[in-house]
Amino acid sequence: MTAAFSTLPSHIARCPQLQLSDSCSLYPDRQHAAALSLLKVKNDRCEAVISVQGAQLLSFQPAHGKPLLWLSPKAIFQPGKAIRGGIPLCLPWFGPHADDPSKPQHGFARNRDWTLLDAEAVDTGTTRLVWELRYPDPVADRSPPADPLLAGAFRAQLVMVLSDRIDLELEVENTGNQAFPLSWALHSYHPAADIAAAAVSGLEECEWWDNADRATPAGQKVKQLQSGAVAFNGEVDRVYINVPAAQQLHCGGDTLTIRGKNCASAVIWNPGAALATSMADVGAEHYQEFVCVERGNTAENSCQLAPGEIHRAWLTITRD
Ligand code: TA6
Repeated sequence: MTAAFSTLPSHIARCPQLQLSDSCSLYPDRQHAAALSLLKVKNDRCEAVISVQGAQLLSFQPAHGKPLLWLSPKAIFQPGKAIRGGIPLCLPWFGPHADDPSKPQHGFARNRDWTLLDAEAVDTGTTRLVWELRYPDPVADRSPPADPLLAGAFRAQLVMVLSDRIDLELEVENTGNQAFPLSWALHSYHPAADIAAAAVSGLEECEWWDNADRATPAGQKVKQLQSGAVAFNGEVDRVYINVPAAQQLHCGGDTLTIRGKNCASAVIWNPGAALATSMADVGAEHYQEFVCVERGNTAENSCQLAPGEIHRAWLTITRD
């Protein structure tokens, strides 16, 4: 992280709802390869924690309710490594890179430090934060390798409005002189009291394919039609395209609504016991605690972003 975050820039420090912290202090029970810079937000309607790496919301708790996000008890805080939980942003590609498997899964936006451009106490119960990531980065990408991460240039902006709900606005602008393919997802981890009792509605009749079926190569997967709500009994890793605006995660009497605009895809994920056992930052003991309901634009919903073009999308997460 940027040394810039050893203190907050003065225009941001003036926001009374923010406090600078770090991963070792806030999460002493997690694993740390290094202390990552974190921002704590506290207003009359919520408390939240955001990692500067990835501009990743790690936790969000309404003042009068249970958390909306899940952060793995085994999360690993390591520079350049995605943190397991909250809302990592997968960008500028979702999943494995289409042509080059050596490039990072889910792009690189979640692995890099973002710049906090602005922070504002909108009122006593609402905090607005504006984060920015530029690629290429003037420092990190000063000497680009022969095969850069992306043949193109962009500026991504993520606006967070935190009240008794989470409101996110993503903007990606092509700042270069060539078009590049853009796919992305807000890979939200939500708490589930018991995975076996969890269900996701709002995808009925939508087309999906099964990424848990690793025997069938990506290009050969046959699309299926969703019937009823999505249930979890084993690994679930499904990409849905052309989905309606809202999905609901139901679990043990609790309902979260995830509502997107210009987010035509949804990805529903839980690793199940076997895969979770092989994941150092989840483990067999924690996979039952969360469901990912991800929204974005991937596969057939991804796009080519032309020079100067801006892609915008919105996501709101509420408890009913
Ligand atoms: O969104 C589902 C998924 O793409 C799964 O295939 C699974 O691997 C998950 O994301 C987590 O990916 P990560 O790179 O964060 O380990």
